[in-house]
Parts: sequence; C-alpha cells; structure tokens
Amino acid sequence: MEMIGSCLSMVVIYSLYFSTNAILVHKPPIIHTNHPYLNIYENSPIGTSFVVIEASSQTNDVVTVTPHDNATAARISLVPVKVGVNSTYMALTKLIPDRETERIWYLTFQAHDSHGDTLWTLPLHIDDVNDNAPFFVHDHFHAVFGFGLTVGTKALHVTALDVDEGPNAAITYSMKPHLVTHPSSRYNAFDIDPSTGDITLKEALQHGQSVYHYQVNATDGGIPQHVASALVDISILDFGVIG
Ligand SMILES: [Ca+2]
Ligand SMILES: [Ca+2]
Repeated sequence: MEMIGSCLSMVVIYSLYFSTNAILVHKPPIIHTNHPYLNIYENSPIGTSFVVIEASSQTNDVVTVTPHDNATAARISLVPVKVGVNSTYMALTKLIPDRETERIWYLTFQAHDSHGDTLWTLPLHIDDVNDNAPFFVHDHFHAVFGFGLTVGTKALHVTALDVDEGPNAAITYSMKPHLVTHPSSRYNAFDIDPSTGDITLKEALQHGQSVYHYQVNATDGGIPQHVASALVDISILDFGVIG
C-alpha cells in the first residue's frame, strides 16, 4: 500500500509539473491591430495598402506575421516593415477587388513565435464604384393597341437593371422619338415614368400614324453616369383611316 501511495504521489507531482510548465510556455504573440472590419474600393490597383499589422512577443522571441490560409494568401501579401520582438507588417492587395464578384474578403492573419500562434480575422469590405452600365432586359420592346387607347393608359413597361449598388445602380428612365430612323415620329404621344419605366399615352392619338418609334434610355446615378438604350415601337391599329 505504501508503494502504491508513493507512485500516485509521483504521478500527481509529475502531472502538476507539466501542467504548470505548459501554462507558462503557452504565451503566444499578441496582435495589437484590432479593427472590426476595414473598407477598400473595388478596382483598387494591386499593391494597395489597407492595414498595418503590429504584433509583439510575450517571451522575447522574434514574431513573424503570415497569411493563415490559402484564401488570404491568394488575396494579400504581407511586407515586413520591422521584424523582431515587436514586429510590423504592411498588408497589400494581390488581386484587384471586384464587389460584383465578392463583397467581403475574410482575411486571417497568423502571428507566430516559438511559444505559439495567434490568429486575427479581418473582414475587408469591398466598396462599390460605378463600373457597370445599366442594361435593358430586351433590346427592343413592342406593343400593339387599337386606336381607342385612352389618355393615361399604361401602354408598356420597360425594365433595365444595373449590378452596381446604391446610387450607382439607381436607374432613371427617359424616352425620345427615334427621329434618326423615323423622322415622322410624334414626340409627345407617349411618355415614360422616369422611376418605374411605365410608358403611358400622354395625349389623344391622331389619325395618320400607325407606329410610334422611340429610343428609351436608362441612366444610372453614379459618377460618371452610364447610359443604356433600347428601342420601343408602339403600333396603333387604326381601322378608321383607309390608305
Ligand atoms: Ca460596381
Ligand atoms: Ca452602374
């Protein structure tokens, strides 16, 4: 019994020694940089600096900072400014960010010294720029009505889309007679709602014109603005006029 008790005591002491030692040894570096997130404009050129990372050792070791995973390594490079017990790295882009492809880069950095690793994940938000023009869902819109179409009737609806964000995707519609190819087109017969794209009859139809040709434009609200165009033909079946 005395022998067993002695062995147990040794095991306890041995375990305590290594537990205490492990606690003392596990002192990973500290990353001092602590942004909850950062922003960068899409299309920023490769090599754009967006954060400086500072890390220090708790055990007087040399600290290095590296991308933690392949996704981070593919998007950024870390340039050492100072490497030592207190290290500083500058993070630069390796890709041109495109908000329409990826809205946020989740970047994870790893500070390392001989006593452990510390990770820091930074969401890098990609801010929009107006790099896409609107586009109409069809190149050519066409509708047919009888002559009895009354003023105020909605004749047609056109839709344009824009894959940007906010004002860069806010579309204003406008419409003008397609005078280049159809110089006889009337200007005021139909009108378009600038915000909805609804085309309505604005004034009473007059005998003698069977098709109204228009060019519709969709203009976004970015700087600079981008414009897309489509064609609108509204045919009027006027059986009251012969020839
Ligand atoms: Ca964009
Ligand atoms: Ca746009």
